[in-house]
Amino acid sequence: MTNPRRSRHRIPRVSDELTTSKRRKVLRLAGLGPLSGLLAGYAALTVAELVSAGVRPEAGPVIAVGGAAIDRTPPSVKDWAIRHFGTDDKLVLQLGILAVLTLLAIALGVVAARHRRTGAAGVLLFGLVGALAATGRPDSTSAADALPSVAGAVAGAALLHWLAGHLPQRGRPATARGPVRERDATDTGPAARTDAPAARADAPAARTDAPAARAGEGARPGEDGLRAWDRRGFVIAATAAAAASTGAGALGRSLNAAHGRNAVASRNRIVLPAPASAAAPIPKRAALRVAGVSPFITPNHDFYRVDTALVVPRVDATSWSLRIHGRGVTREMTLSYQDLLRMPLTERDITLTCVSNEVGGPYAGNARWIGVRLADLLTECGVKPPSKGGPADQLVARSVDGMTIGTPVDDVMDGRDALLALGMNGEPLPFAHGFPARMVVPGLYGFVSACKWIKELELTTFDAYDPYWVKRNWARRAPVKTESRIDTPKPFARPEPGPVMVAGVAWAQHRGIDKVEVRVDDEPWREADLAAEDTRDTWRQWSFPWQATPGGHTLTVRATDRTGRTQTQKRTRTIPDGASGWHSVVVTVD
Ligand SMILES: Nc1nc2c(c(=O)[nH]1)N[C@H]1C(S)=C(S)[C@@H](COP(=O)(O)O)O[C@H]1N2
Ligand SMILES: [Mo]
Repeated sequence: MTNPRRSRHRIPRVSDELTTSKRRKVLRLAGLGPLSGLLAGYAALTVAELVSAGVRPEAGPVIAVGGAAIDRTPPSVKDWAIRHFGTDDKLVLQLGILAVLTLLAIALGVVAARHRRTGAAGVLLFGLVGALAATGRPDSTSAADALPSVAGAVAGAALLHWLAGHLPQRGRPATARGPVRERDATDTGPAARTDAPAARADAPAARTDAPAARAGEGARPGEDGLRAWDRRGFVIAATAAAAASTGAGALGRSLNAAHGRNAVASRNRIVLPAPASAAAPIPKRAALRVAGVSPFITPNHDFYRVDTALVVPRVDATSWSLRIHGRGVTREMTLSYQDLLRMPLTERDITLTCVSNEVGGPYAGNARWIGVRLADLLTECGVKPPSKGGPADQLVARSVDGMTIGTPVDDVMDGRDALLALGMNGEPLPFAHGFPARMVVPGLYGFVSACKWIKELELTTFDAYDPYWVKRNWARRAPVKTESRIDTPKPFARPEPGPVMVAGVAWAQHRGIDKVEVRVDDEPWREADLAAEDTRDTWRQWSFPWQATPGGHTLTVRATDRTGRTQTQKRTRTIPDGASGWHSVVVTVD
């Protein structure tokens, strides 16, 4: 049997034995380029993980690139992601990054099968991207943050270069060209290209069939004079590379976990002292006995979480400190966790809400916080609020993960219970909620008040500095809007006709809720029963007994705060200073 393509390209070693079974082998070999790419990518990520354990876990390329992506995400996309994935948005982002990396690795593997230097250079290029992302993070303090990406890329590039140099199908037949040097730059003519598949086609066939091919004995030189492996050789090399990568990754993960364990241990050792100023007991009638309504106190594990951190910072309280400085600070302070524990602690119930919460959304929670009153701390530092002639009107909190959050100094010092919180619902702050210390300011959305993992407080002005969210077009000042939510029945529920309890929560932190009204379809508004108020800084449960009649109904709720203002019907988006509008639920009674 003759192959016309062969003769056309005058390949000397015309394969007259290219049978169907050999063609199948050729097909099987075609996957080796992409596989090499995947192995190189895997090696790069696992080596990066290992090296990040010696630097800091956040310096790893996926976390660094993911963090950079979050910071550059337009608010509309961020809102969309929060709406669709909720707190899983970060998982989705990381999976997205891994998917893109997988495709890139495959592509680089395909390239490397032809031009191994180009493929390897591609891996290095992506390492550079990771290194730039890592050193460009706001929490990056040293150029060492580039190391995980650089080391990973070098390992990945080397592996790809090595594997590609031994790919069984790429060695031109030794008899045709002999051992040749790398031809990345020159071997690109159309003729060279078109003859390649044919040349390749016979090569593996010859090799895998030859008894001598076993144990490397008969492998023929590939490009660079490298000995090309047979399939088995490749499988062995690939398995070894994958195993080594897995080992590096596992070691890296366990070392990173060990770092975290110090933080966990430091948290476990903490015993929060009794507060000097305890919260008043929660009135019994603050919590309604209605199934489906949000519990008055949100358990920590159910408390919403909104932040930009891809890895929850695990701060070791024993080495942590908080620095207070800036305009109008006459006594700068650097406080350790122990220093804070020795101060008089204040315990308060405060409802926290996120500006990204849609009308009816889940990003609100109520907890019992314990901590140091911020006003006391600032006063000790010599700070005066602007209303008393102080030069700083903005308090900028900085976190260990580089977040910046700006709060009006007047709000913090106007007598409200603005806390530097250390504890939440009877335990030290959970890591996800800001251990060792965070701010909580009644009446302000979290993005302008509730910095977690705080490490620095700087007094400055709104004119002089725009914190993180303000740079992204969110408002400078954002008091919480009066809102109410129907928790039960759920949207599209199908209750039976007769008595149905409609219930939910309403909040207007630091003003207090005075009235909640419910409207069924277009009927007049009717007052709901309000549960007892804990404090004006907490949300308030409400309920409304409804005689449900068959058919479809729309239930709508609105609240009135203690300033006498009724929640506006006007729907606004969350950006720049919080969503407004009435929450409605559609149900079908049958
Ligand atoms: N370090 C840091 N603190 C942060 C944020 C953040 O992204 N990073 N997000 C803020 C926002 S937008 C809100 S609503 C609250 C949420 O606090 P939680 O996650 O404990 O509910 O934290 C605030 N503090
Ligand atoms: Mo938020």
